[in-house]
Amino acid sequence: HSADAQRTDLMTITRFVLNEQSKHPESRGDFSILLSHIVLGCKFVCSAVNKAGLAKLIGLAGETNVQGEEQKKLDVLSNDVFIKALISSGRTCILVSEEDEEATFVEPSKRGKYCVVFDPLDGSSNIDCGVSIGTIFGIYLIKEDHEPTVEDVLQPGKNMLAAGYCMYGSSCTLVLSTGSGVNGFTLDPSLGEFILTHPDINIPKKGRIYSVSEGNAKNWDGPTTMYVENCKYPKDGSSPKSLRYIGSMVADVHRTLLYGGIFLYPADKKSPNGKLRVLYEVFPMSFLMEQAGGQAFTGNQRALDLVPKKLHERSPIFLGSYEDVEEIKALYSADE
Ligand code: AHM
Ligand code: MG
Repeated sequence: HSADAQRTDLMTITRFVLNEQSKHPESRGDFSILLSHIVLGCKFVCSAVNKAGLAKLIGLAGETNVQGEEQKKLDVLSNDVFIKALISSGRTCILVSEEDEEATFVEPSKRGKYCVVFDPLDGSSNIDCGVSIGTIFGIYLIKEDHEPTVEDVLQPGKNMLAAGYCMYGSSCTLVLSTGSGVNGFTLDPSLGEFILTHPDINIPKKGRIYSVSEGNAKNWDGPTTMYVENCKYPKDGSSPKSLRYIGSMVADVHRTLLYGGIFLYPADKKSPNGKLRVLYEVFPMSFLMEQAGGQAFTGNQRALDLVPKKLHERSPIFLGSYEDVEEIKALYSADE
């Protein structure tokens, strides 16, 4: 019955996005084309990550293979694949990657109206031990009345048109929001297609997990210290939260979206702006959290309101279940 229907009526990510687009009669399919190139990049990285141990792709930057060609590290290789796929889509004008100091401006003959900010392989320090890693991306739309400049991407996250991530774990899962909810798709390796497996993801209002690199605790500020203390020794008599920290943002955020709770990468004395990058880590994840009914806060404002001044700017971030983020907001405003 309904299980049969699911098996024979496959909602691929392409079909899903085309369906969404048909609600906008003015749409010319550009977004679906852009997305299909992002999906191609994700499939490539997924296959490379799965073969990494075998193919000795890992940790060999600078070494040469039998053909005498230089082997690239997985994060460099992933970046090259994404940059080329995005340019060849013909739908992009500016690309900002964690791997590249400068933004890439697409030549006029291949230009389109989208700007893509991305981290092609986040958490790459986890590759060598087989822990989940991921790709994170955000998409802005540029006004077509001027030459593209960096200002077009130095926009608050709330101006993003879409955001998502792909997690390379025990399965390959792509989570996407185009501004009307959040949906998750899992790669069926035998079909080579992402199939809708997690429709309309809503984060629980409150969770039982906190996720933070607690080894930095001695350098935290007052509100973060108090918040984490309260996770472990709740003052209201409720049970303590569990700690889960993978150290791979995509995996930590994915768990937070599905199970609820809070993920934090706060400021500390050594890194006054935290670690995570605004454009391609903080914004896309904050966008997804809000779209799933959660919140994202920087320690002094809604994360998506932040206006970045530099491409690789960092910001502290607290994101997750609505009520859990409310608590940390209250601690920071009491501290002002
Ligand atoms: P990267 O972009 O160099 O891979 O670093 C980003 C990663 C995130 O995936 C993760 O949330 C964070 O760094 C973990 O940092 P730490 O090792 O300080 O806990
Ligand atoms: Mg990163």
